[in-house]
Amino acid sequence: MPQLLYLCAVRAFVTYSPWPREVFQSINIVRGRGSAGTSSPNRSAPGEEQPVMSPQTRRATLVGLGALALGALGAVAMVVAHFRPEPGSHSALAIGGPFTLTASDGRTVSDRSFRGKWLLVYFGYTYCPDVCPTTLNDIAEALGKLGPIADRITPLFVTVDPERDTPEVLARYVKSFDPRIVGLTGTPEQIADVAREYRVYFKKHPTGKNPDDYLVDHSSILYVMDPEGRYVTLISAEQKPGQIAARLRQLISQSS
Ligand SMILES: [Cu+2]
Repeated sequence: MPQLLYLCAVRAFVTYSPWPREVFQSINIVRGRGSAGTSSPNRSAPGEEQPVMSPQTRRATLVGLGALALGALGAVAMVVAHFRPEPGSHSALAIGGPFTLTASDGRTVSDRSFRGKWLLVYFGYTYCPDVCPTTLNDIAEALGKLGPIADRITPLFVTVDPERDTPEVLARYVKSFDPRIVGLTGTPEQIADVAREYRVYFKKHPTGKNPDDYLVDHSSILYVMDPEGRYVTLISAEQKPGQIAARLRQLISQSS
């Protein structure tokens, strides 16, 4: 059980973190080995039954484990401090960048097509069973709460499933939430490029025998870009519509 909780925590951390996927590669390797069920000396978690040992050995083991845990924490802190993107900074690790994609109305668009508007960028796919519809619904509600300020915002829904999400499929889908949401698709390469720029993780995983039987795991984060196309901040997709609206209103009023 503790191991399962740990995996969930790691998964949530990786999913909602703005830092590059590469940072977590070591964690994922651990995760893969753990879930494969192979035995390794590091597997037994605290609380699990341990072979009987003398008090001295036990104390030494505890001290050793404590030191290891401290070391690991230090390493994580260093990595995090190094990779945390400074808001408004334009380092090589900044979020976002140029893209060319196809909008749900069939037009070819680029990041420049949206200059002058605040962008609320979300990556997902129309076959998503739960997270995407919930988030798009929240975005639609947030726009409603913003009233006229919503005119200054363009929500973008970028598919991570370009094979099934054609412009037509996307158009029907986004319209069902709010006609102001713009669906974006492209070639698998174009999607991979834009996902990399936004540090979005996505991975197909099969659910059946047919080629169409698959789901796509993906990060679920709202990215706010300013009217010049610069990354401003992230909003957790877990936020309620009222919180999303309040954050956007605050950001927009601060800037003008
Ligand atoms: Cu989804």
